[in-house]
Amino acid sequence: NEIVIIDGIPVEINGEKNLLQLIRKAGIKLPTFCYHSELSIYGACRMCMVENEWGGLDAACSTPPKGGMKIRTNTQRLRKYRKMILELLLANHCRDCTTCSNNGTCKLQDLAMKFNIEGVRFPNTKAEPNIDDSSLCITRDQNKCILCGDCVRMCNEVQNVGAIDFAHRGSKMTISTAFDRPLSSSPCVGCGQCAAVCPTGALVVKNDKSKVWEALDDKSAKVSVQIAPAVRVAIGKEFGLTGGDNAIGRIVAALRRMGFDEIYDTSTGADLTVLEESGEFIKRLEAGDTDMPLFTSCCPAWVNYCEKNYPELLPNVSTCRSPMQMFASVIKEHGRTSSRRPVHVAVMPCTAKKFEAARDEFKIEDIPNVDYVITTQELIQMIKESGIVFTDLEPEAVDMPFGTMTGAGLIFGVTGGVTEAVLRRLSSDKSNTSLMSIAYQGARGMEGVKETTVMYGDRELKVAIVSGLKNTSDLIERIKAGEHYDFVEVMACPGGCVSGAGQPFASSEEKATRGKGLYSADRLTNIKRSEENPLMMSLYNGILKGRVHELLHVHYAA
Ligand code: HC1
Ligand code: SF4
Repeated sequence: NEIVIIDGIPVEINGEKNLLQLIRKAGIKLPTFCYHSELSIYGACRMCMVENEWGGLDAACSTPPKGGMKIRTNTQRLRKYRKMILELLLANHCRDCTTCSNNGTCKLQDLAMKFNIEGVRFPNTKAEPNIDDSSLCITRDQNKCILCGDCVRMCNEVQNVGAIDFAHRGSKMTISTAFDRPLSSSPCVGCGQCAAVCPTGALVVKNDKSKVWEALDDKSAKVSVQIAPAVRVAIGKEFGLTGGDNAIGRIVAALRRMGFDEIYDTSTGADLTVLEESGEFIKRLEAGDTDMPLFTSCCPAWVNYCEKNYPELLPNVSTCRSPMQMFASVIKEHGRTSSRRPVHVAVMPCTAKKFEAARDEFKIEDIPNVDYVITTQELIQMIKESGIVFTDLEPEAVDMPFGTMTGAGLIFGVTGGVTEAVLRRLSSDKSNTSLMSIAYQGARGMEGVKETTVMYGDRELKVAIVSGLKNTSDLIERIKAGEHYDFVEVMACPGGCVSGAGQPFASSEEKATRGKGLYSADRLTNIKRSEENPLMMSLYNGILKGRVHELLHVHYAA
């Protein structure tokens, strides 16, 4: 293979698309703001400049490696250049680091520290915050934006939403919604993926922790909580545990110490969804319903995207509430028997769940079934705030009476999981061999588009599984052009909930590891089919009796 000499050391080219990948392979962490392996190359921040053998400067992210190249990554000139870029960025930046919600995770802060920036020689043009907190999901501070464009490319290329873009030119350049409207009046669907790639505090997840602390301190409130599948495989790494390992036991122990009265697992709600959704699917299929394919409805950013872009497809979206909302209906009903005011909190990997929880469809007498949604990131902060040493906790179990769940519910947190859970339910062969072969039917894997065919009786059903909204809209266009599908699973975040924007920052490999973590958690459960969850029977004969439609379903109207 061809070789590039990097800082005097030969490095073999092995399919790397740009010098930056090669340099990183050589173990050198070249700084970047605008390079993101999942997005297109923008080449604007200039932090990754390297010096070629003729003394010229090249941006490593946009230079393809060629055999015989000799480059240096760390010369006096490059160090000066990078410091200058950092100073210019800092001069254009609201620098309230100690009170910024990205304090400790900000790339600008990190690089300013690494490059030992001790002062900025230029006047600060954006010293004050400039906040748009109109969205229920994310908060924007224009004065913390460094114009790397990661959010724009995410929102446009990966999500096909186009809520934000570059506006104006030169020193007046900003990233803005159309006509600078608040984010809440833009096409934004709240997926939060822009915040997930933002290197600074310009786009951050909305913070609802203080409301939860307040409820926990309120003696008249009985506070219950549910934990989504994907949270357990993303939290541990923040506390030095292995990424992808199932930390549900420690999460439960931490929540109990914080004062939550009842702790449940959203996977139980997912079992309800499996039963309702497979029932609805078969009913529509057998009735020859024209509103087919059936689209899943558990992802609130997808529902929002459908409402804003394809309202004509709303009849195809399952009437099933998401697992979070189904479970919240049950938990709130149960809570009404208490003498204390029931308050329900959901810990989610997702920013759009904050929006879902606030929808009028899920309120009773103006009180939401889920009072507050906090993300994995917020839970991590709460654990740190309360001084709990996460790694010292002994794992504990969730509470009864709603404490039984199945592997089918657990795998909802990764793309393809909902489909696999539904297939487990629909399969007439309940043997272990059948269960294992369903795993090989094409629903697993982090690819953004997967297709499979499955037999139901003597019918061959066509199933599509998409994650990422660009993939979703491409599939919808194909369906509109006449391609036939019976069932479509949609998750707005690429890879499903494990990649939710409420999770700590992760590379694609780490997201895949989280997905694998959910499959191994599934392997460890002794009940793997939702219909075998013993709790289901008692719910249908109890709280849900005569109220299935009222408590578990919803009609999203155009
Ligand atoms: Fe998800 Fe779901 S899987 S949507 O990704 O259907 O957020 O984890 O809780 O509701 O169960 C999210 C995850 C989550 C719901 C379930
Ligand atoms: Fe675009 Fe999603 Fe960010 Fe909204 S939350 S601006 S849809 S990337």
